[in-house]
Amino acid sequence: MTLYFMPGACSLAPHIALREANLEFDLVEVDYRTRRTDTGTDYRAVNPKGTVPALRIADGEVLTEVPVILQFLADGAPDAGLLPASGLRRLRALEWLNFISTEIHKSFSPLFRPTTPDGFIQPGKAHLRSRLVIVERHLSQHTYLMGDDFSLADVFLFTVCRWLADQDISLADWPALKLHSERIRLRPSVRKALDREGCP
Ligand SMILES: N[C@@H](CCC(=O)N[C@@H](CS)C(=O)NCC(=O)O)C(=O)O
Repeated sequence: MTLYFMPGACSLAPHIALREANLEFDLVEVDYRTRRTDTGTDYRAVNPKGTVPALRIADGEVLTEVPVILQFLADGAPDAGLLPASGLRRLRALEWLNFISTEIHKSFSPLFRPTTPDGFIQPGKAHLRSRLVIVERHLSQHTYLMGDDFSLADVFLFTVCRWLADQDISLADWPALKLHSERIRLRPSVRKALDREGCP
Protein backbone atom coordinates (compact mmCIF):
# COMPACT_ATOMS: atom_id res chain seq x y z
CA MET A 1 0.00 0.00 0.00
CA THR A 2 1.14 3.53 -0.65
CA LEU A 3 -0.03 6.56 1.31
CA TYR A 4 0.30 9.98 -0.29
CA PHE A 5 0.72 12.66 2.36
CA MET A 6 1.66 16.22 3.17
CA PRO A 7 3.49 16.64 6.49
CA GLY A 8 1.10 17.41 9.35
CA ALA A 9 -1.98 17.45 7.09
CA CYS A 10 -5.07 15.29 7.59
CA SER A 11 -3.11 12.46 5.93
CA LEU A 12 -1.39 12.09 9.32
CA ALA A 13 -4.50 10.21 10.51
CA PRO A 14 -4.21 7.34 7.99
CA HIS A 15 -0.43 7.39 8.47
CA ILE A 16 -0.94 6.73 12.21
CA ALA A 17 -3.64 4.18 11.38
CA LEU A 18 -1.27 2.22 9.13
CA ARG A 19 1.15 1.99 12.04
CA GLU A 20 -1.60 1.09 14.54
CA ALA A 21 -2.74 -1.66 12.16
CA ASN A 22 0.83 -2.89 11.73
CA LEU A 23 0.37 -2.98 7.96
CA GLU A 24 3.18 -2.72 5.41
CA PHE A 25 3.19 0.58 3.54
CA ASP A 26 5.21 3.11 1.59
CA LEU A 27 4.91 6.86 1.95
CA VAL A 28 5.01 9.38 -0.87
CA GLU A 29 5.23 13.05 0.05
CA VAL A 30 3.23 15.55 -2.01
CA ASP A 31 4.36 19.17 -2.34
CA TYR A 32 1.57 21.55 -1.29
CA ARG A 33 2.54 24.24 -3.79
CA THR A 34 3.28 22.21 -6.93
CA ARG A 35 1.20 19.07 -6.25
CA ARG A 36 4.21 17.05 -7.38
CA THR A 37 5.25 13.90 -5.56
CA ASP A 38 8.71 13.54 -4.07
CA THR A 39 9.72 11.69 -7.26
CA GLY A 40 8.50 14.58 -9.43
CA THR A 41 5.32 13.03 -10.79
CA ASP A 42 1.99 14.86 -11.03
CA TYR A 43 -0.06 13.98 -7.92
CA ARG A 44 -3.29 14.87 -9.71
CA ALA A 45 -2.78 11.76 -11.82
CA VAL A 46 -3.13 9.78 -8.58
CA ASN A 47 -5.94 11.84 -7.04
CA PRO A 48 -7.63 14.28 -9.43
CA LYS A 49 -8.97 16.20 -6.40
CA GLY A 50 -5.37 17.18 -5.68
CA THR A 51 -5.89 16.76 -1.95
CA VAL A 52 -4.23 14.35 0.45
CA PRO A 53 -4.61 11.69 1.65
CA ALA A 54 -4.80 9.10 -1.09
CA LEU A 55 -4.12 5.44 -0.48
CA ARG A 56 -3.12 3.16 -3.33
CA ILE A 57 -4.21 -0.34 -2.40
CA ALA A 58 -3.06 -3.74 -3.58
CA ASP A 59 -5.12 -3.96 -6.76
CA GLY A 60 -4.01 -0.48 -7.89
CA GLU A 61 -7.24 1.21 -6.84
CA VAL A 62 -6.86 4.57 -5.12
CA LEU A 63 -8.97 5.43 -2.08
CA THR A 64 -9.54 9.00 -0.93
CA GLU A 65 -11.39 10.73 1.94
CA VAL A 66 -10.05 10.29 5.45
CA PRO A 67 -13.10 8.52 6.97
CA VAL A 68 -13.14 6.00 4.12
CA ILE A 69 -9.42 5.28 4.29
CA LEU A 70 -9.59 4.88 8.07
CA GLN A 71 -12.43 2.37 7.73
CA PHE A 72 -10.52 0.47 5.05
CA LEU A 73 -7.43 0.23 7.28
CA ALA A 74 -9.40 -0.75 10.40
CA ASP A 75 -11.22 -3.49 8.47
CA GLY A 76 -7.91 -4.73 7.07
CA ALA A 77 -6.57 -5.38 10.57
CA PRO A 78 -9.56 -6.65 12.56
CA ASP A 79 -7.42 -7.92 15.44
CA ALA A 80 -6.11 -4.42 16.12
CA GLY A 81 -9.61 -3.29 17.16
CA LEU A 82 -9.28 0.13 15.57
CA LEU A 83 -13.01 0.56 14.85
CA PRO A 84 -16.04 -1.49 15.93
CA ALA A 85 -16.68 -4.14 13.28
CA SER A 86 -20.44 -3.67 12.87
CA GLY A 87 -23.73 -2.72 14.43
CA LEU A 88 -24.64 0.37 16.41
CA ARG A 89 -21.10 0.79 17.81
CA ARG A 90 -19.77 0.96 14.25
CA LEU A 91 -22.35 3.62 13.42
CA ARG A 92 -21.39 5.63 16.52
CA ALA A 93 -17.76 5.54 15.41
CA LEU A 94 -18.79 6.68 11.92
CA GLU A 95 -20.76 9.51 13.48
CA TRP A 96 -17.53 10.74 15.05
CA LEU A 97 -15.49 10.29 11.86
CA ASN A 98 -18.07 12.26 9.90
CA PHE A 99 -18.38 14.93 12.57
CA ILE A 100 -14.61 15.44 12.68
CA SER A 101 -14.41 15.47 8.89
CA THR A 102 -17.28 17.79 8.09
CA GLU A 103 -17.65 19.93 11.20
CA ILE A 104 -14.10 20.26 12.52
CA HIS A 105 -11.69 19.56 9.66
CA LYS A 106 -13.67 21.63 7.20
CA SER A 107 -14.07 24.47 9.70
CA PHE A 108 -10.29 24.79 9.64
CA SER A 109 -9.98 24.82 5.84
CA PRO A 110 -11.03 28.46 5.19
CA LEU A 111 -8.83 29.61 8.08
CA PHE A 112 -5.78 28.21 6.29
CA ARG A 113 -6.75 29.53 2.84
CA PRO A 114 -4.87 32.76 1.97
CA THR A 115 -7.83 33.95 -0.13
CA THR A 116 -10.29 33.92 2.80
CA PRO A 117 -11.52 37.49 3.48
CA ASP A 118 -10.28 38.93 6.81
CA GLY A 119 -13.86 39.43 7.95
CA PHE A 120 -14.44 35.68 7.91
CA ILE A 121 -11.61 34.73 10.25
CA GLN A 122 -13.15 35.62 13.64
CA PRO A 123 -16.63 34.19 12.84
CA GLY A 124 -14.91 31.14 11.36
CA LYS A 125 -12.92 30.61 14.55
CA ALA A 126 -16.07 31.10 16.65
CA HIS A 127 -17.78 28.38 14.62
CA LEU A 128 -14.82 26.05 15.07
CA ARG A 129 -14.88 26.70 18.83
CA SER A 130 -18.57 25.80 18.93
CA ARG A 131 -17.77 22.42 17.37
CA LEU A 132 -14.95 21.79 19.85
CA VAL A 133 -17.32 22.47 22.75
CA ILE A 134 -19.34 19.44 21.63
CA VAL A 135 -16.24 17.24 21.74
CA GLU A 136 -15.12 18.71 25.07
CA ARG A 137 -18.49 17.90 26.63
CA HIS A 138 -18.18 14.28 25.50
CA LEU A 139 -14.55 13.83 26.52
CA SER A 140 -15.17 15.30 29.95
CA GLN A 141 -17.22 12.12 30.59
CA HIS A 142 -15.22 9.59 28.55
CA THR A 143 -11.56 8.67 28.05
CA TYR A 144 -11.95 8.25 24.30
CA LEU A 145 -14.55 9.23 21.73
CA MET A 146 -15.84 5.66 21.83
CA GLY A 147 -15.92 5.59 25.63
CA ASP A 148 -13.33 3.25 27.16
CA ASP A 149 -12.07 2.05 23.77
CA PHE A 150 -9.41 3.80 21.72
CA SER A 151 -10.36 4.02 18.04
CA LEU A 152 -9.28 5.70 14.82
CA ALA A 153 -11.79 8.46 15.59
CA ASP A 154 -9.36 9.53 18.35
CA VAL A 155 -6.51 9.55 15.84
CA PHE A 156 -8.48 11.78 13.46
CA LEU A 157 -9.44 14.14 16.31
CA PHE A 158 -5.80 14.35 17.43
CA THR A 159 -4.74 15.10 13.85
CA VAL A 160 -7.04 18.09 13.45
CA CYS A 161 -6.49 19.43 16.98
CA ARG A 162 -2.77 19.76 16.19
CA TRP A 163 -3.76 22.64 13.86
CA LEU A 164 -5.27 24.75 16.65
CA ALA A 165 -1.86 26.16 17.55
CA ASP A 166 -1.44 27.42 13.96
CA GLN A 167 -4.65 29.39 14.47
CA ASP A 168 -3.50 30.79 17.83
CA ILE A 169 -6.23 28.82 19.57
CA SER A 170 -5.06 27.26 22.81
CA LEU A 171 -6.22 23.80 23.81
CA ALA A 172 -6.13 25.08 27.40
CA ASP A 173 -9.69 26.30 26.83
CA TRP A 174 -10.83 22.66 26.59
CA PRO A 175 -9.17 20.64 29.39
CA ALA A 176 -10.66 17.27 28.41
CA LEU A 177 -9.69 17.74 24.78
CA LYS A 178 -6.19 18.77 25.83
CA LEU A 179 -5.84 15.66 28.00
CA HIS A 180 -7.12 13.54 25.11
CA SER A 181 -4.55 14.99 22.70
CA GLU A 182 -1.76 14.41 25.23
CA ARG A 183 -2.90 10.82 25.72
CA ILE A 184 -3.04 10.07 21.98
CA ARG A 185 0.35 11.70 21.41
CA LEU A 186 1.94 9.17 23.79
CA ARG A 187 1.08 6.24 21.52
CA PRO A 188 4.18 4.82 19.78
CA SER A 189 2.37 4.87 16.43
CA VAL A 190 1.73 8.59 16.79
CA ARG A 191 5.27 9.43 17.86
CA LYS A 192 6.70 7.45 14.93
CA ALA A 193 4.35 9.04 12.39
CA LEU A 194 5.08 12.57 13.67
CA ASP A 195 8.83 11.89 13.58
CA ARG A 196 8.65 10.50 10.04
CA GLU A 197 6.69 13.56 8.86
CA GLY A 198 9.10 15.90 10.66
CA CYS A 199 6.29 17.33 12.79
CA PRO A 200 6.48 18.46 16.44
N1 LIG B 1 -12.55 15.53 2.38
C1 LIG B 1 -11.16 15.29 2.18
C2 LIG B 1 -10.39 16.55 2.54
C3 LIG B 1 -8.95 16.44 2.19
C4 LIG B 1 -8.22 17.76 2.45
O1 LIG B 1 -8.82 18.84 2.57
N2 LIG B 1 -6.89 17.66 2.50
C5 LIG B 1 -6.08 18.84 2.68
C6 LIG B 1 -4.97 18.60 3.68
S1 LIG B 1 -5.60 18.46 5.32
C7 LIG B 1 -5.44 19.21 1.36
O2 LIG B 1 -5.00 18.36 0.63
N3 LIG B 1 -5.43 20.50 1.09
C8 LIG B 1 -4.89 21.02 -0.11
C9 LIG B 1 -5.95 21.74 -0.91
O3 LIG B 1 -7.08 21.87 -0.43
O4 LIG B 1 -5.65 22.15 -2.00
C10 LIG B 1 -10.70 14.09 3.02
O5 LIG B 1 -11.35 13.74 4.01
O6 LIG B 1 -9.71 13.45 2.67
